[in-house]
Amino acid sequence: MERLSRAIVRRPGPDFAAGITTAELGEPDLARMLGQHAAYVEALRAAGLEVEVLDALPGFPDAYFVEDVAVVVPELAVVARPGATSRRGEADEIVPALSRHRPVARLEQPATLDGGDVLIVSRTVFIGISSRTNEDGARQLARLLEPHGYRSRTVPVASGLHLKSSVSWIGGETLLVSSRFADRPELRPYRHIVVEPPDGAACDSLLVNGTLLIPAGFPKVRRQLEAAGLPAVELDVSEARKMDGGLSCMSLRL
Ligand code: CIR
Repeated sequence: MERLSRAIVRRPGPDFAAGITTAELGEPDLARMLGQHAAYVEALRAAGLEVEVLDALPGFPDAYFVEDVAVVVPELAVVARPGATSRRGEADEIVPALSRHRPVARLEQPATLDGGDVLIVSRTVFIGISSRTNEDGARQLARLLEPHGYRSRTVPVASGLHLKSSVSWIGGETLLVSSRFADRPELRPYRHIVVEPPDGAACDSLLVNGTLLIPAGFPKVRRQLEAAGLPAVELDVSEARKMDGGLSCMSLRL
């Protein structure tokens, strides 16, 4: 994969706790959220990225999960059509930031797709079919990426919010995979590091220019990674996790 040079993030707003969530991890705290978000931005900078921090988007409490509103490859950015109606308006708001760096294409009705369902491994694009992403979304995205040499495959997401809630690419031919996805035939060609319950949330990890970021609180997974020769840096994302989010969802990497 090409070296990444830039990330786009959005500051969480004072209404962030009004976002959609199914997690039962307690009451989210704004001050802690903002502190963790700032540390996240610093970690991206430490990994060599220039980070553009967009302002919070009033009325869109989930908008800091910017990964869901676009899919970015070196050749273009595809603005998504989020599956949750409360999030749909976030898509227009990301266009100015993306169009400074990429030609922009857009998914159209009846497509729905959240970027959290799109896992890119080299030139292969896995698209999770989930409660947020439908077959039209997968088809339209595949059609836009295909001329640039990407082949797409769909993967059913029977548990968890998004595909990348359960599967991350962590370098080379290796995936960090929740045991619930370990048998998926689409993912079989890759080496798996399998995460067993109750550590599934650790699968939402993020590789940035050789730095592997993992959520704090999963010492067993950290040891598994170390044993596989993949040392990881932990980041506390407890407040995003309370909102069903994690490390990859809070940035678009370019
Ligand atoms: C949502 O339900 O849409 C947000 N509360 C969480 C989105 C997390 N995004 C991601 O995993 N890519």
